[in-house]
Amino acid sequence: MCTVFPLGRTFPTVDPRTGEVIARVAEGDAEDINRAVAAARRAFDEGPWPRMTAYERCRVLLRFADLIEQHNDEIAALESWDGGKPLEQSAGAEVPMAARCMRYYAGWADKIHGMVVPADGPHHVQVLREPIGVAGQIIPWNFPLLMFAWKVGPALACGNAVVLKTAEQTPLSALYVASLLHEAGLPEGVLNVVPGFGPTAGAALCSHMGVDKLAFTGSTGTGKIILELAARSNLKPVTLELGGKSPFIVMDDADVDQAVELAHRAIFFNQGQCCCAGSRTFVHESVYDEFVEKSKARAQRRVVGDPFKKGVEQGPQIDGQQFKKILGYVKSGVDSGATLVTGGDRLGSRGFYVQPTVFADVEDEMKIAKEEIFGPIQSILKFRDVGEVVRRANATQYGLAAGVFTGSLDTANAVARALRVGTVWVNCYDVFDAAIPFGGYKMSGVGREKGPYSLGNYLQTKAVVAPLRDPAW
Ligand code: TXE
Repeated sequence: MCTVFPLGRTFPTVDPRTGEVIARVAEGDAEDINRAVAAARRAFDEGPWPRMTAYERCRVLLRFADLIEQHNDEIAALESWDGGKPLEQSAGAEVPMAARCMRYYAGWADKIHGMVVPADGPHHVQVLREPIGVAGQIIPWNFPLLMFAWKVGPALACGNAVVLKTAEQTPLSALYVASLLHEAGLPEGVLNVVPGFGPTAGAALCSHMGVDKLAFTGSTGTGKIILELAARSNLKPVTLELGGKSPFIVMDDADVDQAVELAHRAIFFNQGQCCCAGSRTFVHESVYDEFVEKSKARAQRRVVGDPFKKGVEQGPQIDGQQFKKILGYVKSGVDSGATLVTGGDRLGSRGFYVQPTVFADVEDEMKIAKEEIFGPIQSILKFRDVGEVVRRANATQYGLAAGVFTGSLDTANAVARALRVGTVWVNCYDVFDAAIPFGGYKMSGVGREKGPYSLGNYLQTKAVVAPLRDPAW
């Protein structure tokens, strides 16, 4: 079965619509991490999971994907209740994408294999791909279920055991689906979910000598701490998916109406709480004024409200801390001389709702153009030529994603190659598929997730060399 730790102390998880407590959840600490890692070690070192046929593992993961689909509505409701995202998005996108991701990696389980190498000399050389062991995984609160799938899918497909720490804001969906993995037939101890806080449970997981690999999604600052903890303990390899300040570039030959709509979605999707949010909207000077006017109108039309109501596009921010951080950035934008075109305040007096906000006349050196706001705040910058916008788009510590909007294939191809980012969306944005690699250049991360690229994170490579004797006949 999947072990859900621990017993004893609890912490509240809060409804971001109201600030009220939904439930109290078991709070894991270092001692619980020790117990979870011990269970995972036993499952990996002695249990059936890494030893069963790859096809059997594939079937468990396929059953899990089916169960996610069968429970789509309950999981979506938990995700929206705990995280504040519109139910239509949880039910129509996040949960189905998690099921799709599990199916994708189920398909890989029996297609992972080594090779025979034609080395010099009389040797038979095999290269084996083996599971890495116990994977420690730490996920954030902006897409709790999808991040669970991106992490757990490839780790289990490769035959590893997992200890996963959920974000303190959103423990519910992972706990729910862990029970579905149990129902799907995952052997005891293979998946261990520990709800808890970063500096206690999270840090203990990163420092643990019994953990063979770490995967993390979250802020760049915490990513640095995690890398350090891994280095100071047993040098476990680490993959990191961190923050961003992604440019969305609108060329002079773009269809302005389409570009406005896409740029709007690129920044406002998921309440602006996306690592790859298009948070710097660069617009060519020839269409700038029209673009700003239309972006203002679109932001004012955005439907903000209770995520459980039909037609709502934007729910509350995740918690009071993020809410304050976002409003602090709004003040910083105004103070530094950007033009507040619309929004800029909280919405209502209850919960963590923020007005869809648009800034124009944003300059590169302003804080709102440099730092990750993680909220519904669009910053529109003006540019004059392609070389200039590429230089400015790249002039950031981040390199996660970018959007290019143009009618010219030549421009799209040239700009896509020049941008130092892990994903370039051309005339589209936020297109995710389990088969497409995702990850960052520079301080947006280390390594890639999704597609076959994730598998390498969870495998060891072993060379087996034996003499090749002359045949006796
Ligand atoms: O992130 P943290 P927070 C960005 C975004 C946001 C900011 C802060 O800009 O405003 O980060 O959010 C665990 N050892 N992103 O504070 O701290 C923590 O418990 C081990 C971008 O929520 O990075 C949670 O499970 N683990 C991002 C996870 O790290 C630790 C998504 C993320 O929390 C830890 C979320 C420690 N010392 C925020 N400290 C993205 N890339 O999508 C914390 N954690």
